[in-house]
Order: sequence, then structure tokens, then C-alpha cells
Amino acid sequence: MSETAKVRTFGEAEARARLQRDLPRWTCAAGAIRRRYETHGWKGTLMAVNAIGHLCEAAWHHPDLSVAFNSVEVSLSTHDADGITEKDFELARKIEDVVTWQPGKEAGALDGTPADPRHAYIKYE
Ligand code: H2B
Repeated sequence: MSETAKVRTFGEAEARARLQRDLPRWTCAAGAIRRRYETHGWKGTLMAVNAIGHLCEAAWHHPDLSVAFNSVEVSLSTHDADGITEKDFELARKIEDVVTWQPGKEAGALDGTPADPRHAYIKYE
């Protein structure tokens, strides 16, 4: 595809339909796809922020983040295309898989965070 070819952008209705199918906890508003992750407090929020930050830098595709004591909201759109593109959905998928990962629910060797409230940091519900 030539450098000047316009990247395909998704309209709000199309993006919503895609999220409903693939990323049901994400929403589409004001030209971006968004997801709020709740945590049990500041330390959990910062761990989630840093994990998201790493994924976005590795992707070279950066969100707006709204950070509060017990939550972080991710907002993704593609500046170069002035809209929502495949890059936003692909990165949202990776972020969702990483932030909501609970190895204790998988068949592997990892136990995941203990149920003890002292260790709780991401709210998974
Ligand atoms: N992030 C987002 N969300 N959209 C972009 O178009 C984008 C980016 N472009 N991160 C990259 C970096 C950069 O090449 C340009 C100059 O912003």
C-alpha cells in the first residue's frame, strides 16, 4: 500500500459492533475505543498503568490514559488516521488479555494472585 494511501477508519456504529463481538467490556465514544480497569488502590493502578504503557510503547501506538486512585481508563484512537483503525482494536486486544490475565484460571503451573484481600490489586469482575 503506498505511503499516502488512506488507512481504513471505523465509524462509531461499526466500531461498536466490532467491540460487541470481540471486546465486550470496551466502549466506543467521542471517536475512540475505551475501557476502564478498576483496581483495589493506587499500587494496583500503577502496575496496570505500567503494563499498559509497556504494551503501547512496544506497539508504537499510544493511548490517552485517565488515572485515578483505583482505576485507569484507556482511550485508543489513531492520530495519523484521525479515527479508529485496526491498530486500536489490535492493541486493545493485547491490553485486555494482559491486564485481565488470571493464570490461576488456566491449566498451567502458575497459581496467580492469592485470594487473600491483602494481595488483591486488579478487580477482574
Ligand atoms: N499513537 C496513536 N494512538 N496514533 C498514532 O497515529 C501514533 C501513535 N503514531 N503513536 C505514532 C506514535 C507516531 O509515529 C506519530 C508521529 O504520532
